Amino acid sequence: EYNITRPKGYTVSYHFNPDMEPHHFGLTHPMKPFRLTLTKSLVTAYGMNFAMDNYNTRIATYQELNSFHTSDYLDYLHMAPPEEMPRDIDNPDKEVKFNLGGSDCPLFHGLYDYCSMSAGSSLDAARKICNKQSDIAIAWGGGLHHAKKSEASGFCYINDIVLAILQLLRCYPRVLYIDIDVHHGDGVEEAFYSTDRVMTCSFHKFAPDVFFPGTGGLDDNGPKSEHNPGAHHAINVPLNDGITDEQYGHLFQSIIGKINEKFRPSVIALQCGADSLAGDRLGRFNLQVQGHGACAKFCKTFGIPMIMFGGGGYTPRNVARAWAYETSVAIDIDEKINKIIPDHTPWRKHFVQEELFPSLEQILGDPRVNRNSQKRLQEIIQHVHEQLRFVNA
Ligand code: ZLM
Ligand code: CA
Ligand code: ZN
Repeated sequence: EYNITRPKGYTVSYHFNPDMEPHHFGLTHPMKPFRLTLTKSLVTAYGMNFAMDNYNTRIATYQELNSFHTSDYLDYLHMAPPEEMPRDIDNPDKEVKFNLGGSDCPLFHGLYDYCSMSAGSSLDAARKICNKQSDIAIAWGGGLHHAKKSEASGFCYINDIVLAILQLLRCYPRVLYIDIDVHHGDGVEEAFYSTDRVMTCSFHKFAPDVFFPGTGGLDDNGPKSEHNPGAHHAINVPLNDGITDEQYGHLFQSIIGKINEKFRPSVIALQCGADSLAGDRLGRFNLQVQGHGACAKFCKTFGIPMIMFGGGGYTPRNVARAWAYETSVAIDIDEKINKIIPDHTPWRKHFVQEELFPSLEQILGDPRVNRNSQKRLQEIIQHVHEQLRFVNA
């Protein structure tokens, strides 16, 4: 028995489009749009919807997508026949050029609608922040950070984050983009590489073994020319397998804390990719829901407006857990929720067979070996602090 009330002094909005769920990348493709519905169910099961403004979001228009993406790319995305249909013999090289089709970015039925819905959610979230009608706007259907202006990449076709940040730049002087997906946020970094109004900071798995997309080394800090305003405005935090909550939390607070001090962002765009959680099908880290959520909690302490996007996350039940927990952080009931969850497993008593209802430990699997030395993490912090010496907002 508990009451969920609206947070005092600020507004949280939740932007969701139920029509994203029926879209399919293919049965065995790791990206599962139903994780968004799973998240929403968990959020409403805990009554969190009563503490927020809930919006069923609209579809982004062609013109809106065109504010970042090129017309030739959008036109092809719009008309490309699904995989199972005969290929268009008049456009044999377009799919190669735009990286459409194939296993990472398949052409599935309703693809253009799915992309416009994801972008629509993120744009709605950005507009609510611009209008001051929301202080924390949540768009779990967005966060597709790899898409380029004329190219699909890594399960991403339309870069809803870039579109949302372009919207924020109309009303705020400086935007801080933070990316805790296990992959490098290359598309967003590239889009704002030459401006000092957006600082991007991605934490991701990087080398020594190959890991997608392969960019985002410690020395990638923006254009090398000091005459380019974007110099020193790209921050990258390359990590190795098995990083823990404790290490990640320390890195995050010392890096983001320093960025906040030097860059003085007016608004934060936080990509909350859940593939950085332990037990993710594609990820390599050992973060727990609490450690992942601690990043959102820390950002919230700056007291500036924030958009929270989704992103990766390939073990749907863990994605739903993380994003529901992060929703509870946004509305300030995370401590309450933590007390409720342990008591909310009544079915466990009734089912003796563990295989039917695995324990959390079984779900998460064995932790990965931690290959991040304290020494290396200290070097990373040192390097970032040196970069930030050049930044004065
Ligand atoms: N092969 N099926 C993260 C985007 C990661 C590129 C190596 C494809 C997969 C993966 C697709 C069913 C975000 C690469 C991989 C096999 C070339 C990636 C389809 C399994 C499957 O079983 C699969 C037939 C598929 C794709 C694994 N792809 C794992 N990793 C990466 C892209 C996106 O989380 O950051 C944001 C949403 N692609 O490594 C290959 C080089 C394609
Ligand atoms: Ca990242
Ligand atoms: Zn990812």
